[in-house]
Amino acid sequence: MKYLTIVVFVCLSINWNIAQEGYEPSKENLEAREWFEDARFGLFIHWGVYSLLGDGEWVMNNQNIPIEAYEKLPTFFNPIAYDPVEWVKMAKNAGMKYITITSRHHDGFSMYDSKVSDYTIVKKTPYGKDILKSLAAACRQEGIKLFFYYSLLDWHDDNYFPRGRTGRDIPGRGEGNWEDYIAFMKAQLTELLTQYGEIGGIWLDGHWDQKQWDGKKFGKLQVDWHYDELYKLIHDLQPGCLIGNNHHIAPIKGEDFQMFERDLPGQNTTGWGTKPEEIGDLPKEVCETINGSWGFNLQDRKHKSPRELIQYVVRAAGYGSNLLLNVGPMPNGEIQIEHRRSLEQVGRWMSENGATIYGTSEGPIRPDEDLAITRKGNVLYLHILNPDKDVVFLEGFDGQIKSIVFYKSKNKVPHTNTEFGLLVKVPKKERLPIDTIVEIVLE
Ligand code: FHN
Repeated sequence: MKYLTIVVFVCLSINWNIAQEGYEPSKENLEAREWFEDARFGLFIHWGVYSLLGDGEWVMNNQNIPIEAYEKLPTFFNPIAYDPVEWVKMAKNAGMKYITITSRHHDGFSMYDSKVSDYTIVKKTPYGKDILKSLAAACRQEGIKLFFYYSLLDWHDDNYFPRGRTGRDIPGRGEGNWEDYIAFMKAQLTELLTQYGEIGGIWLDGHWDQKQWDGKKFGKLQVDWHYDELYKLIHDLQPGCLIGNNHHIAPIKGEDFQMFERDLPGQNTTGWGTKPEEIGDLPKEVCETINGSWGFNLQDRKHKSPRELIQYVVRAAGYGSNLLLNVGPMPNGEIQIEHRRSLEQVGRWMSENGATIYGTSEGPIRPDEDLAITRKGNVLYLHILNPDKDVVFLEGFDGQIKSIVFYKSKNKVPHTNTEFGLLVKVPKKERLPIDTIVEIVLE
């Protein structure tokens, strides 16, 4: 009997991925998911006091900055050039439909007016204002949805204990109580969902910090994240609020979309990507940086070209996924000129070709280096991403074609239906450097 009790206890105690069991999304939530899937393109913003050091959002961990020293950063964080309306307009002109911003990252600093923390932009910086409040107002004004990124892991709060795999060598960290930390997160999530109007979603991150690591692979979780309670709380406060968790595993009950970091769904170039068998049928979102960093990094010159960015949007859409493209604003609140310029160009392309992206679903053939296909009802959009291709073969394609034209010129596309698939010819004069779109209307 005693043995049985121990076994049952062990099973229960390690079953910590179990979340909002019995969760059935509300009508509002299902509508929000539909909206989300149609939106296809959003802006990710990583902004915090770390931007002052110009070395990314992990600088506290990477340089092992003592708590006491890091706490000096807020005292000179004064983003006088922060103009939320300008940010939102920039996103909107780029063709983005929503913004996801860091409300609190791993450094534990709340970028909003949190009453349950002393470590906030309002209480600790000369700026003294809640940046989320003005951003929420700007989003409302411009018809853009607002999502909040919220870090589960915290390098500053003593109650984030046991410590995770990261931030272990940051001097000055104390030991506290895990259940108090969970209560704190609940209080902050309540604030985030009651102080800023309707929120599109909560984007959780840091789950993996509490997984055991043997130097090669992740093991079990060492804590209970209480997802059952966190997810229920979020859905009770705002049933339409979508929950995503960047845990890099299959979706957990209670989540409303699945995210893929720096990899298209099913790919695993990063090493932490979700395995193909872990892809569920929730709406999908891929996140990627506009250069090489999430938070502002002064030395990062790996700016992606507008062509790369547009092709990433297209490929993501070909996988039936949104792209959440990140910028890391500078400490003064401005977004780098290189990034603003690229986004303008992406926006021009989206305004001409957005109909082949928004409101589409994944095409019948998986995207690759050269092409991607999106679908809207009986229309397929074949995106040819390699301008050197004079012929494209869609293996296995057996749809009955009603019409087939180049999207831009509306000229007819020379093609042949073979017993193995569809052969499409792409004359030089029709080829475009970024994306030659062929519109195929099926019977
Ligand atoms: O550690 C974070 C990182 O700083 C950034 O926020 C990204 C965004 O997807 N997520 C984590 C790494 O998985």
